[in-house]
Amino acid sequence: MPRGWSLRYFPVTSSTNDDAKQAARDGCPDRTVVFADDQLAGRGRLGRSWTAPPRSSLLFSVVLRRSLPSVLLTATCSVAVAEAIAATTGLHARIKWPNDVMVRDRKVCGILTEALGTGARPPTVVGIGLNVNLDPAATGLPTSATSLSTESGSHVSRQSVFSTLIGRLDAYVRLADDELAARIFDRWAALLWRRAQRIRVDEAGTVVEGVVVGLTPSGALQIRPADGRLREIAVGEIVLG
Ligand code: BT5
Repeated sequence: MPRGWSLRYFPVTSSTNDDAKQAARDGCPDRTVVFADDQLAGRGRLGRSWTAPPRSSLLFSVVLRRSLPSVLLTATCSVAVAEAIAATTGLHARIKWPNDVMVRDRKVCGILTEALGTGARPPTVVGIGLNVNLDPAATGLPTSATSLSTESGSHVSRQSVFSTLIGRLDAYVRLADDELAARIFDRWAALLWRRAQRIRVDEAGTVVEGVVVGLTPSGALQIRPADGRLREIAVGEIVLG
């Protein structure tokens, strides 16, 4: 790990996000990483679950203590994931707003952010599940899932993706708040999945259709529906297909 980082490794655990939240409550330092080879109760967002065969993937959570909005810390991680995928495999990874990482039209990585408490530097736990060497069809994952080995056609070193990814994260979190925010918004916007293409977004049960334009400074998605008026979506989910 780079200087200033620490790693807690478990061959198997229930959820690295739960372990990292406990570590944060117990006062662990900024840049503590909890990594597991297997999770028995991996969590997605909104009560969904995250599954991966043992030792197939990167399953880890990062505790960050910054006075920055959690949306920015999440984006820092999705940008670092997309960049690490490109650097280690040459695949074009894109960020499906708000923060799934996609290769072509399938999800290779999901991120679950949980902010704990308030104060000057409250801990935020960002959990990353990145499919490295797995066959989604043989594993019972949805058809929307993919992995680095599936997309690249060969085995990918988890070690090399992990160290590249932590290296990218380290470079970003070393930046001062303003510079970090500016850099990440630029990279996030540049890496947006389906930029300039038509998408459908589920916004609290209503589906809105439009062309992806970019991001607002607070991280909302800007789309242009057929009526031509720019629309900002703060909370929603892009509908696949
Ligand atoms: C996410 O949720 O995408 C966030 C996933 C975060 C997982 C990491 S692993 C390390 C850390 N510890 C945890 O306990 N969690 C974090 P969401 O957008 O809700 O996606 C969940 C949905 O994706 C599920 O309902 C499945 O349909 C699908 N899914 C489950 N496992 C998958 C996988 N390995 N690859 C792709 N899709 C998957």
